[in-house]
Amino acid sequence: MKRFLVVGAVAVSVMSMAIGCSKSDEHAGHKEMANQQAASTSTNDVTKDNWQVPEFTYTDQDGKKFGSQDLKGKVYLSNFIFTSCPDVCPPMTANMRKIQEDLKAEGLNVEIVSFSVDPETDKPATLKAFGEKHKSDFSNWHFLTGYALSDMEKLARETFKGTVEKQESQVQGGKPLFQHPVQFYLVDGTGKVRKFYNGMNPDQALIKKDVKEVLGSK
Ligand SMILES: [Cu+2]
Repeated sequence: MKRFLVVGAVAVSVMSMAIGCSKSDEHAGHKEMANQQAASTSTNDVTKDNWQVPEFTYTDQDGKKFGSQDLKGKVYLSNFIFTSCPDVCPPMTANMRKIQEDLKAEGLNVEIVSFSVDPETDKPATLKAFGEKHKSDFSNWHFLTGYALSDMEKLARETFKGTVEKQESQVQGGKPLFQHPVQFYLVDGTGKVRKFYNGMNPDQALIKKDVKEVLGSK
């Protein structure tokens, strides 16, 4: 269930390999993924490429409305998850949790936004339980649902140049599997994506450095 997606961005050619959360092959665990590879510069900086997060209003893990208005002027890290993901999302969420702790310890004011790619299964209570399991601090971490799958497909494709897609196979218990990006995206106060990182193996020091830079420049 591995797929390669080659995207030509304006300035750089970013090859991003999104993977499906799937246990179906010979390897039971999550699969290694190459996060990104810029053709000439090997940078994860997409500041010049205008990856703009559109205006949105969705629903958070408490069933409250949450959207781009709440993020105006704020720097945030974003990713895609689904709670029945058998392999990638649990470790990726644990990594995000470590980053949340680290940034908090440094007094850096950063929000975290996790978009569910399975809005049908992931109701607010489901997301809340998932966050609790991973010891997410909900004071600045927002797990979102309350939209159609097609909205996430579009958001992934148009803003983050990645793929969200329902797979043919299912996880145990009959829930659907989804392919989704495994990056952490750093978004600035204007809703523009500045950098991205491999969510399975994020460079915490680099993220901290970049966050300070983006917070400083707004
Ligand atoms: Cu996943």
